[in-house]
Amino acid sequence: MKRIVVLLTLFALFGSFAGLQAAEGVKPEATAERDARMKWWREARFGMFIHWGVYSVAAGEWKGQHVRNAAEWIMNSADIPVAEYEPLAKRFNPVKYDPAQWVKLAKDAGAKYIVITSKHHDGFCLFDTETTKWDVVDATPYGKDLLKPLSDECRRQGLHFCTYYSIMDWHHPAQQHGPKTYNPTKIIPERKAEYIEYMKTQLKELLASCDPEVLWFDGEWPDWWTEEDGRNLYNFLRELRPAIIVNNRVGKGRAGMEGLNKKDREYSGDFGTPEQEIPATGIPGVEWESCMTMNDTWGFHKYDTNWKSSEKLIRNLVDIASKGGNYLLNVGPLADGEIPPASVERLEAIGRWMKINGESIWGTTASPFAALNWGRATVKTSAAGTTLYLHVFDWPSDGKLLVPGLRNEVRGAKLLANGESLELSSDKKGAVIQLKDKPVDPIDTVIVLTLEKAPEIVK
Ligand code: FHN
Repeated sequence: MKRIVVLLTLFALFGSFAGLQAAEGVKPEATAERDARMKWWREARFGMFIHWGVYSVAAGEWKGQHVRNAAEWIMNSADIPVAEYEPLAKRFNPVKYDPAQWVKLAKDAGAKYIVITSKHHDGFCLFDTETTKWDVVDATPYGKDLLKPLSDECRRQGLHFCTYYSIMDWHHPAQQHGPKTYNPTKIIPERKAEYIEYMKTQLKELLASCDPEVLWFDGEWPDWWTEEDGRNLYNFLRELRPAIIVNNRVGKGRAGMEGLNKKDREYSGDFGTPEQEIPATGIPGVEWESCMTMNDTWGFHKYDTNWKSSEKLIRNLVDIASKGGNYLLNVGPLADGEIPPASVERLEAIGRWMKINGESIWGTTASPFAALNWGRATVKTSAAGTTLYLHVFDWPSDGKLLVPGLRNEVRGAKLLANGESLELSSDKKGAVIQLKDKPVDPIDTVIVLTLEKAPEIVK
């Protein structure tokens, strides 16, 4: 009982998971400090994920056979021994790699950050590391670090640069693996400390060379990796770079934070990471980011043409923002550095919508409504007042849009796209907005309501 009282006191004092780690060695972080550290990330709402590596050469095919499952898993899916997998690196030569073009594509789409794989489960490093020859400098004809140019371009164009890093490593000798035993790996117990040092050395190299603002861990599920290991790694990174943000897959929080949403549990990491899903009601009280693919695979897969529509991707972005989360949307470049045209087409479509409606996503917080049958809502509050963004997916056939339960006095109502004022009345069910017969954008037409203060909703 005493431990719970101590924890609740710590939580009350520091109000965050990071604060709860005070007992574990990270200097206490007051809520105001955490708010400052997380500010850019919370306001970003939209990032671009990049899965790229030696697996992009195979592109979902091995010895002429179509290998199903995600392309970056081909070593496991096709049971490829390390010695047979390594020669793929000799064919990894991204001569079309253009960091400036990649960053511009993300920026024009409305993304505020990029998360790129620095090392996926196959252990191949896209950065120059002294720890192994299994990296882009020593093992490929390209022979140059890929991440630093991208981080430099991100900073030049005003995006935040972040890196993904897999704890599970199918190439490192401390992790027993091999055909049919790649996932999950087993650690050789007397070599676990050696592997943790290997990771820490690589993470220090990453911080020194390309200074990622988020460390996006993955591959945390093998049972030899514990929540305590994750907390120690979290503390190690926060000591090295106090402003860094780390996801909950540094430890075992992936199931805890968003699956069980046990806010009283201590999980290392700063945000939850639902994957290929949008939590139905968000994850109240927890920062979270939903990572999703455009088709079905993360790494480039030549056979995967199951592309989601631009409409679906835009509405995912709006749905996630309306639930208080971030959308991390993935692209899987080809081995030569080209981004698939189908991905470019969709990012450009998202960008056209964001160019007009971005303010209804960036810097907003979750909808105050339980549910809206015609769309979603996002909110932006400031000293000047409150702005309620109504995202209308299904345009009302009678031209009357009911905003259920809204009791605030509304100072104004307009279409975000063209500033056209809208008539608004209220009845016992809430506010009713009189709309024209056609939407401005059939995917999502945004209506802006200006309120004196935070929305008052009568359930
Ligand atoms: O196994 C990986 C997978 O390849 C991909 O990187 C995703 C992205 O979040 N994470 C793991 C599966 O959860």
